[in-house]
Amino acid sequence: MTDTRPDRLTLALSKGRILDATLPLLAAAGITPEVDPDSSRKLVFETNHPGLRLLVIRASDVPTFVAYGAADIGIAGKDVLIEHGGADLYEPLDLGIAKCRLMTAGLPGAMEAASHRPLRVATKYVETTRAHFARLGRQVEIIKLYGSMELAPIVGLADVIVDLVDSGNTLRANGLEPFDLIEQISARLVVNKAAQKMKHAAIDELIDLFGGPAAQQRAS
Ligand code: PRT
Ligand code: MG
Repeated sequence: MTDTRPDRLTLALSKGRILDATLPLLAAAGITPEVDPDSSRKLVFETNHPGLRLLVIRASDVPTFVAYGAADIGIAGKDVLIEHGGADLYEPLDLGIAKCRLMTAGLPGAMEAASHRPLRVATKYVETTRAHFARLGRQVEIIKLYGSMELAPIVGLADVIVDLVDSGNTLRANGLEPFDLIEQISARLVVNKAAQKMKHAAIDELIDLFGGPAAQQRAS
């Protein structure tokens, strides 16, 4: 379903935080979806810009859609991109939105309590977590979860979690504390490598729309 016309772009967004933060950027660039993606069940949205349509998909699926060319460009969190690997995508722009930190966290003293055995880590970021602890030379047993990571230390499923932290309120509300920073996270624009060659004029125009001084300000 790839649209090979050089002036037609498909942009993949994820429902939730990234969509909420992206719609104002599109609006500021004069681009509005035909219907409100927040309240619609549609998955494909035409916009008032005849050259641009939007896909609204799951956050962790954005790199896949873009890597295979089902979308020419996408907006995804750096957390999702690191976990995906990202070598098959261009990442030309830090949008400076949906900022947070990827961290280890747990009950106070959890790291010390597990210092003589492999650390049990619950996370949805399995590859990122493996790489992080390999760099530290720390043996880990990784438990893959799909959500509510904060619960794992409380019920003894894991010693620590690797998860996103913004205000820290979710950790605090569950009696957990942040330990180590793994990565600063923000949403990035990613581009399919073939599309960058075949549709470069339209893509560069969109990068310019998103990447003005306001984006540099947000990203700094
Ligand atoms: O639905 P699916 O499981 O695919 O994805 P999702 O529900 O994680 O998507 P969504 O809409 O939450 O958006 C995820 C993207 O937003 C992430 O990939 C990040 O790039 C970005 N982002 C930015 C965040 C946060 N900030 C964030 N704080 N994603 C999640 N959180 C969660 C965090 O996991 C924790 O549960 O918010 C909680 C912590 O917030 P504080 O403020 O209490 O610290
Ligand atoms: Mg969700």
